[in-house]
Amino acid sequence: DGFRVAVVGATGAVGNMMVRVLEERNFPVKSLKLLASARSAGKTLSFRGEEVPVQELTEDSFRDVDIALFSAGASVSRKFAPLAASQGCVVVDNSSAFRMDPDVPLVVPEVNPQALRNHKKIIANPNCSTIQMVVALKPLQDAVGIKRIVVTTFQSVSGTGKKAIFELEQQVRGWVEGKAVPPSVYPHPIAFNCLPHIGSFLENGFSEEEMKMVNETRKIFEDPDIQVCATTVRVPVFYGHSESVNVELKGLLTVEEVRRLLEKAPGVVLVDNPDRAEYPLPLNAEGRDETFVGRIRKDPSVENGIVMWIVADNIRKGAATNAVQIAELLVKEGLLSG
Ligand code: 2RA
Repeated sequence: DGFRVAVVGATGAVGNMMVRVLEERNFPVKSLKLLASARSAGKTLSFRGEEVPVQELTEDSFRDVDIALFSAGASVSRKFAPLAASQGCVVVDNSSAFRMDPDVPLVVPEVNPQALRNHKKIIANPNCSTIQMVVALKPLQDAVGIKRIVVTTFQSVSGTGKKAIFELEQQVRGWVEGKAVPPSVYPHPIAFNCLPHIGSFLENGFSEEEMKMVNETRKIFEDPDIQVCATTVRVPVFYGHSESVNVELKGLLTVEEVRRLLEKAPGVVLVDNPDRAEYPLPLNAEGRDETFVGRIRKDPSVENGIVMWIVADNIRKGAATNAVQIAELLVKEGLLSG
């Protein structure tokens, strides 16, 4: 039989991928409801060989839904997720709306599955750049504990959405044709550029995206003492976020010990043969659900320092697949009533 599933924001880059991943992973779907704004209503998405119509999201959309995956922005989640929960629907929300709410578990199944247990019907999917980092750092946190993380990200434009993917393409074409294409999604051209600006800037000089990595990491590891400093950068890549992560451990782990731990870590693939030019690449991570780690080396500038390069598909493991994996865990743990 299965579950009555809804995807909110079904026509967006992540929502679209949620539908694909539900099918790919054969999630037990009894019925699928696709919800989006009035503008998108009427479109169709294919699911298991059928064309499913996109319906307009309304306050009554969740009466016949057991679990809803949201990826339509924080304002839509703030308005409709509590409504869905009040109608008995469990919500896995990919937006930032509830991630830091103490009553809302913030979950990466390979990292903190236990956090799901006391959910109150709304569960938050972490930010894509946080997910791939905690998947890679989880074995080190468990082995010796983490004191401090310094991370710089190289985030693809798909993280912004479909319009940004189109903008990069148009600007590259414009460059080839010698025609300037003015920026509209970003404040500056993204083609052949790097923008150290993701989200708004806060009083402390960091961006919203940078503070998400600080706050979400502490919540997921349930460790408020971890020191995190992030610089998040938008780069002219279509899919896949890359991160240079420098971690100061509470105890000694040799590079070999780190490699052994990562080889065994759930959801991690080690790609670490620099002499053969083998290290994680966004082009290789695109379409995959694993988190790829390489360039592992000791940081001699600090005690117990390890540096690594982490890459993952931000639309899949960074959003859609992680959300479906949370849904699978809810089913497995009997935390979802059909
Ligand atoms: C981004 N992490 O990459 C944010 C939201 N997906 O833009």
